[in-house]
Amino acid sequence: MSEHYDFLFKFLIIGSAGVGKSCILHHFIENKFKSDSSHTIGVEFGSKIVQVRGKRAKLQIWDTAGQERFRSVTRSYYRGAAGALLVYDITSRDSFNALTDWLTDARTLASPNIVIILVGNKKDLEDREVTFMEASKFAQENDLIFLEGSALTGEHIEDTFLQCASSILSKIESSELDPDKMGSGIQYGAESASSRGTSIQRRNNTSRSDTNCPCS
Ligand SMILES: Nc1nc2c(ncn2[C@@H]2O[C@H](COP(=O)(O)OP(=O)(O)OP(=O)(O)O)[C@@H](O)[C@H]2O)c(=O)[nH]1
Ligand SMILES: [Mg+2]
Repeated sequence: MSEHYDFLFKFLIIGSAGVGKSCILHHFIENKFKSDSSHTIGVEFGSKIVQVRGKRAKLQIWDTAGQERFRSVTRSYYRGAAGALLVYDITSRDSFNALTDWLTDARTLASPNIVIILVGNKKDLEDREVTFMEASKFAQENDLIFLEGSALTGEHIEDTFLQCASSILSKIESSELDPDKMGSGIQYGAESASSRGTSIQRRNNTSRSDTNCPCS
């Protein structure tokens, strides 16, 4: 697949420790289950180009540690995120109860227009503690897209990223989101930028470090 893309979106994966964030990222990138996953130290990073709504979007994904002791480090990565996967484990009531805190952090520290998708992971397991209905209600009340899936079987893993990217793109198309705005978490790809003239070029020159820096 060529490296050309129309847009670059900064994504976060957040949620309590052990809910399966790293396994979700791994399945999305490698298309297989990460059988030896251990707690993330700080943050991990992955990227992938996807095709959505006729455009190529490069997703630059920051997988954050859920453990409390890394909270101050991970929070510094929130700024300027365009999208987030907010993950809980359907077999852990505690991980569901913690969602409100994660959501507050995301809305406060990332872009105010961040598109958040709620992911109930480990759908393959039988010992469920959180019903689909209650999570669905929580999602509705908090204006979130909602999916249940499994990083083990791969069910709905790609869909979560695609739905989030698609929602961001539709907001760009309807002018609800402005990629030129600082901190939007969105950049144009090189070809899109050159075809849009000098204003985009200028923005790219001033925000080159966005690609690697948590301070974007
Ligand atoms: N059955 C099942 N187990 C899963 C699934 N996803 C992850 N796991 C297991 O859950 C455990 C934690 O997964 P991780 O991806 O490391 O969790 P995390 O959210 O990244 O945890 P932190 O990095 O500490 O925040 C591992 O033992 C995984 O094998 C899933 O969909 N189904
Ligand atoms: Mg992890």
